[in-house]
Amino acid sequence: MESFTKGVKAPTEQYDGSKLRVLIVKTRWNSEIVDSLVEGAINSLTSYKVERSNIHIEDVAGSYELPFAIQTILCNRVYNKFDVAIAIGVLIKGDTMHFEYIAEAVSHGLMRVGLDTSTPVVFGVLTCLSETQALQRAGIGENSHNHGNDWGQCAVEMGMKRERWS
Ligand code: DLZ
Repeated sequence: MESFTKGVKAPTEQYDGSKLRVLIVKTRWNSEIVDSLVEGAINSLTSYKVERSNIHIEDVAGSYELPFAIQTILCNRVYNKFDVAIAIGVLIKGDTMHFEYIAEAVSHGLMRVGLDTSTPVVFGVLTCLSETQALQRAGIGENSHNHGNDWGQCAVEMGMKRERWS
């Protein structure tokens, strides 16, 4: 193969997300980058006709808090039922082992929340080796790509498929 397109191919179906209710939980750590990712996710969700009023956003301090927050909100009777959740955070490797411990705990935690609640949880946590990598993946600067767009698309697909498969 001479070349290939890196990344996710667009879904083959035309999804109408107008009935979907989406929970986004984002971190305040690395907030400038996180907010750009959230904006990318919202733009993508609304391009699939998800109503802005059906996108509920909460925030937590750091990525480590994401699994607990999402599980608690999804299981809370006060909140209306969500079809899908997106966890958005940015981990940037530093000089200590924090990055490794948090990245592993969060990825396992989010997977467990999705399986335990039968609600798809989109893994919108960047695990970057540098700030430059994080900026490039959040659509900030030249030759960048906002991964939030992909997460919004993934959320619509999984929310719709969950309904179909249940
Ligand atoms: C402590 C910490 C560190 C060092 N780095 C990050 C990071 O790059 N991104 C992030 O989202 N959170 C970080 N945190 C905070 C932890 O996720 C968590 O909020 C605290 O350890 C409190 O539980």
